[in-house]
Amino acid sequence: MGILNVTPDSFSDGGTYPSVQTAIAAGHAMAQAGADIIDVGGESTRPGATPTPPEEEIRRTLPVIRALAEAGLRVSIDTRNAATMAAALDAGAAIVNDVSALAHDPEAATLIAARRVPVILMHMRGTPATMAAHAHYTDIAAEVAAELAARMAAAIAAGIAPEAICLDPGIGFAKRPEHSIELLRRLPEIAALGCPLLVGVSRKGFIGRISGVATPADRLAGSLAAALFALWRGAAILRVHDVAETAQAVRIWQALRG
Ligand code: HH2
Repeated sequence: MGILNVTPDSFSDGGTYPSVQTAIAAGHAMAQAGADIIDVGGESTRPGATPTPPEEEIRRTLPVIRALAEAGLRVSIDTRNAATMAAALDAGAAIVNDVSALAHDPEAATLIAARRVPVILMHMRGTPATMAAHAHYTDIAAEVAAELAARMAAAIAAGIAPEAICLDPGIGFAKRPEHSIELLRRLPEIAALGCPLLVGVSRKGFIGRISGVATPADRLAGSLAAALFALWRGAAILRVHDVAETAQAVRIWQALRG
């Protein structure tokens, strides 16, 4: 999954695309480089970010989603808002990626059930603005698994098919670096919930903390190491900024694994 943030303020690639055309071109380049899914987002969820209204999110993302979907690419919409989900699905998006695991917007679960599309439920506590204060765990893997199981149950109760659900441990969301590391080690405990796992480690803060590399865009080597570790621990989908480099690393890893 290639990350395409059409935001002014994302932690790594905010403001990268000065126009709709450059964002569309970047989506095509990611697909050519090996991305099976292009994840389009119009709101930064970096720690401390302030919310973006759905109308603005729709304005930023819709032309990009429509163009990529019309060209035959598989697009996911990275949003917490049901209005944005509905507009994106109408424009051709095929997957919903919700960092709040459908907890933010009470309309979201019924919308996804009605549209019968796959959904990614990511673990977080609080909101991007408040999550740092919620990073307290006594047994991170058990607590994240239990909280994701509750979100899964809520989704299924709203009519979403179990086989339409993908789970995500939410690396860096309400997690300190040591939490992210332990959660990646114990990914099989999240996989035991029975859904495919998506993992997003690309350029994240724990890589900067360990490596001492302050600039997110300079964290490619650490991101590749973490991505391959996540695959080894059971990730099915990697959400990444650097698609060509990750695809090459994954191909070699798969060949060696046999
Ligand atoms: N991470 C980010 C955003 N969305 N979605 C899922 N499912 N998993 C993740 O780990 C995840 C996500 C944060 O990264 P990014 O999109 O690069 O930055 P920002 O939120 O600042 O736009």
